Amino acid sequence: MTPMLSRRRALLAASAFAAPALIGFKASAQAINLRSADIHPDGYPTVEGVKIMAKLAQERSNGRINIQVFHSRQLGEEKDTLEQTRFGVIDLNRTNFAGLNNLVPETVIPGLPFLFRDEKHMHTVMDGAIGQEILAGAEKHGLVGLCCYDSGARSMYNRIRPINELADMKGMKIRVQQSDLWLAMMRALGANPTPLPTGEVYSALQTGVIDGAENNYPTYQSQRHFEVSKFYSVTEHSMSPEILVMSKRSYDKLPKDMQTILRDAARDSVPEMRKLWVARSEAARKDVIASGSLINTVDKSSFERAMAPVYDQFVRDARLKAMVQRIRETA
Ligand code: BDP
Repeated sequence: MTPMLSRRRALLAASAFAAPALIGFKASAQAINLRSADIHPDGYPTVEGVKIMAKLAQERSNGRINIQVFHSRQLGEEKDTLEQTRFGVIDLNRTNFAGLNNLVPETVIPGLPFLFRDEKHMHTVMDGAIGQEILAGAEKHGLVGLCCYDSGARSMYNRIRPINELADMKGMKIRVQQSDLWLAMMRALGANPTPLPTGEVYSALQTGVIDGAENNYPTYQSQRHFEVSKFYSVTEHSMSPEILVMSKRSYDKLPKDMQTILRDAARDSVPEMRKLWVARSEAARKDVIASGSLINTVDKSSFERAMAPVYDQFVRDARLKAMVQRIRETA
């Protein structure tokens, strides 16, 4: 490459990240400015998790890496921001695994109904080799999987009546995330699923377009869904975790050492995020009870049986089947 060409390339690469004033500096000293998306409000454990990662990355890069976290849907709903992340318009994105289900086959695995026995089992799996394989699956689709964050267990809530048994699900209009797996899961329960972005759920509940939705306590509380759907029934049907991805386009532009710093910072933010998650879950549960939500337990076995056929539908190839088997065998 001629010196002229390589210089032009360096400038082009730099311009994606640097403030205009910095263009022209030696590439190695260039500031790396990255934008990160999240639909949750400031203070939510996923938002704070990425902020912790940002702080670690900034320290370890001697101030070169600068991640700005755009919370509260400032950059849009998950489906749209994920598209933009694939194309390098947004650099980082924290979403639920569900957002990637239709694109990356591996990502359906952690959302499968009643797969994880409890949080500890989920952590062991997602922190280990299987978690790495699932994260790596995103790379073919323009996304580098950096880490998984907690999302607890998801349960049903609605504005009409408590769900005590499977029969109570019949015909209920339940909002689901925009994923075929999630549509199938609700259909398996006899419900009528409606895919909607998170930001539209509140008004859909309020106007009666839907009867209910399903989520963990922190989302039920922070999206204020408890105000318009007070029956929360503890079905804990899925533990679909959160994923932090980076645009492969943005990632590939960075020098190796900066890539490593980002990967390590993401991984090292996980324990802190988990502590915040535990505290937030308990606080949210107490808060919704104090606000008048009625919480009931459910016999989960009939839910588990009804949802079992979803495995045959979404875990078809041998590799994914083996993965489910390995997860079940994980102590
Ligand atoms: C929350 C996830 C968020 C999803 C949301 C949803 O943290 O990423 O968008 O559920 O169901 O638990 O839309």
